[in-house]
Amino acid sequence: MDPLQILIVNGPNLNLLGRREPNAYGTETLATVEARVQTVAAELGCQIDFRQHNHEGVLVDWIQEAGERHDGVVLNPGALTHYSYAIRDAVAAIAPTPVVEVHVSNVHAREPFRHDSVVSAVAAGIIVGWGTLGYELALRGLVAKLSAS
Ligand code: CA2
Repeated sequence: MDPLQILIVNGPNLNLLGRREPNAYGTETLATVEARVQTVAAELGCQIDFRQHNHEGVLVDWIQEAGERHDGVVLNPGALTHYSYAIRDAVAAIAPTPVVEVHVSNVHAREPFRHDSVVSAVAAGIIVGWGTLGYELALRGLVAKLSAS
């Protein structure tokens, strides 16, 4: 069987991970997160494509592309989580390709505007507040779900 193809998408400002606001987001850079998730992917026998972009439209293009080329998506939409109907529509449009929404911080313990996600209702699952470990947890969950189906 061909290895599962998983797209991992990071939205605006996540390129700053580990460089600013360590109290909210920890000290690990996105490059370190990618390296760690690559190790987990090798263990699970799947292939990951790990990306970050600051522009909403590029993220929409990537999510649409995942509907054609990938088996599942791990998505941290950054602040777009809270208001982007374009991201939500893209996630809904690629059903039944599962999308797991990840947030490094516990958004529910932060400012009220972070408590709402317009994406969660169309996500296959949500992982919030586990720091950068959340990416690994999402990947493991996605692979377990896809392997069972
Ligand atoms: O907790 C998360 O993963 C977030 O998606 C991160 C977003 C934030 O807008 C969401 O409410 C929750 C922000 C990413 C910004 O990342 C930075 C990292 C370091 C320094 C500054 C921003």
